[in-house]
Amino acid sequence: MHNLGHTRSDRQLTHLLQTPDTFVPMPLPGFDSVSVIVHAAPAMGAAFTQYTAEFEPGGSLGPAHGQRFLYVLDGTVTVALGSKTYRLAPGGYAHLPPNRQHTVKASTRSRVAVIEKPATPLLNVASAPALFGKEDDVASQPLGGDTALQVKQLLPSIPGLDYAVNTMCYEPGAALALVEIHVMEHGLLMLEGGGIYHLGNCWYPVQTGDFIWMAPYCPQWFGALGKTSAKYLIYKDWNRHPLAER
Ligand code: UGY
Ligand code: MN
Repeated sequence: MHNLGHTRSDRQLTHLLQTPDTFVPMPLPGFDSVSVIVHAAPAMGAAFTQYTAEFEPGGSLGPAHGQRFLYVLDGTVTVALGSKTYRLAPGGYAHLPPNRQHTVKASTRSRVAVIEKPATPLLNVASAPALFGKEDDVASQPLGGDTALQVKQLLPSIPGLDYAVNTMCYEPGAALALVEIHVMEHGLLMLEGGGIYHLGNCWYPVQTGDFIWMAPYCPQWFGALGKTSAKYLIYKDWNRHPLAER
């Protein structure tokens, strides 16, 4: 069924809303039995890349460009790193440092959110080691004291890491307390529910499966609508001086 040329997707200078009806998968060199939907990339102004990797059973990722973050959406993947193998089920995640050889392989049909970013190292600060976790094991914090809006910080805020990935869970009717405008950029994947996203001068209905890129300084606000919670996975560059060389 086509929609007579209609889509909720929209691309502006300061943001992108990419809805699943506009996703076009592509192969990447070195990736085996995995198709990739690229969401954010330098080609549209982002300083990072975010894609959804759709694995056939037995499929594996190719090499990363820079450090790599994985968050399992569906299925199961194993990450082999040195002599160890880690199994990641839905909600499982990993940070893999730059130039750290690894393999990521799916045992079943799986979907994984992948973020890759060239690292901005700090002089005399060791870069973070590989990190593995499960979202369920992370304690949530109310944002600005609002218990209806819970944030889970998946990665530690340490000098050796130059990015953050969080989940944010809004009870129905919960909303950001302010229109944020900040230097950090965002990659956002809607994991559950939906609501209204205010980006720049535009207002968008958004729902599970949508991707949003927000450029630095893009005005942003979200309010959750519906009878179930809304939840998203959100990336931002983090903990680096704005004049730090990338
Ligand atoms: O971390 C953030 O900047 C987050 N509060 N932004 C957002 O949800 N759009
Ligand atoms: Mn923000």
